[in-house]
Amino acid sequence: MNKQQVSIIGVPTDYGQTRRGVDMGPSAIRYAGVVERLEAIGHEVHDQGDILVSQKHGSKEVDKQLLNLEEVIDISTTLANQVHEVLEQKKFPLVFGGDHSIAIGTLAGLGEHFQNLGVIWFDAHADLNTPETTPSGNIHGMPLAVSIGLGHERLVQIRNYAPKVKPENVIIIGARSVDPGERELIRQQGIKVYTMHEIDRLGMTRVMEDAIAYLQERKVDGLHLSLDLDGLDPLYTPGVGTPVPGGISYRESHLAMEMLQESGMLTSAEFVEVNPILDEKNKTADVAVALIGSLFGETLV
Ligand code: 5AB
Ligand code: MN
Ligand code: MN
Ligand code: MN
Repeated sequence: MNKQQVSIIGVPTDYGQTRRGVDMGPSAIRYAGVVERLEAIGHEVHDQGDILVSQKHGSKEVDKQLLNLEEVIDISTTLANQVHEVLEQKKFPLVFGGDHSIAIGTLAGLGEHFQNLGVIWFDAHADLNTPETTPSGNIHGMPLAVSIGLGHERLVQIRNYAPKVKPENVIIIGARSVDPGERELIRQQGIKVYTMHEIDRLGMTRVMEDAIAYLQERKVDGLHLSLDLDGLDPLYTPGVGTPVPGGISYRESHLAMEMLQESGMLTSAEFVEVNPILDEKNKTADVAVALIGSLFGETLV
């Protein structure tokens, strides 16, 4: 097992959606023992703590298609700078949300370091809405669109470049709730998607083998995992704001993490949408930490 220097960044924000409590995600994941788990594998862990997020809600002008836009821009910019810095130090950025809007910042911090970054988006949703197509105005439904260069200009241009990732280098795994506008974008932009249908039909082994082979053929020089805990079935991860039944199982998700570890391609990761208020005894954070164990090379014997 290759020992790594892992830098943890917590992003305690709930500004990307309207269910309070997801800002406690980083605490819940730490409480579930993530640092100890990584150290037990032999990694060197630097917990940088949480970035500062003001908890002042409802003070700014309201754009119904882009709720809490100013707050999301601020947080994304701070996070992007910090992720950028971690890569400069040749460490592995491991980011904890907060809601999935934080991926805007994470990817903005990654993109400049790679010529041809790959992204695996593990999620029940496609997160490809734009201010024109969003049914909710919640920015956590938009981060993948923003990262391929579509959406509000100030989000798209964080750290002054776009796109952060090429659409053809993105693979969505676990999708089962996709809005009409998102479908259109998937087709138009050539984004690769393994829905629950493909996972049922091919099995997770084939799905991950195909996904990894596809990214290797595309010669990606870095790989980011953006893992939304709602990608799993809510049986295993009930503590999420937008649960969708019929999801990825506990074992399938572990297998996916183990295969990513074996690929040796991973250069960063984020775990998002853990909401301890909606959870059952920190079950969802426990699953997040168990998945992190597999992703970082934990073995059973
Ligand atoms: B999540 C929905 N597509 O845009 C929207 O949890 C849900 O980060 C978005 O994947 C879910 O509001 C965002 C209906
Ligand atoms: Mn809050
Ligand atoms: Mn989701
Ligand atoms: Mn998501």
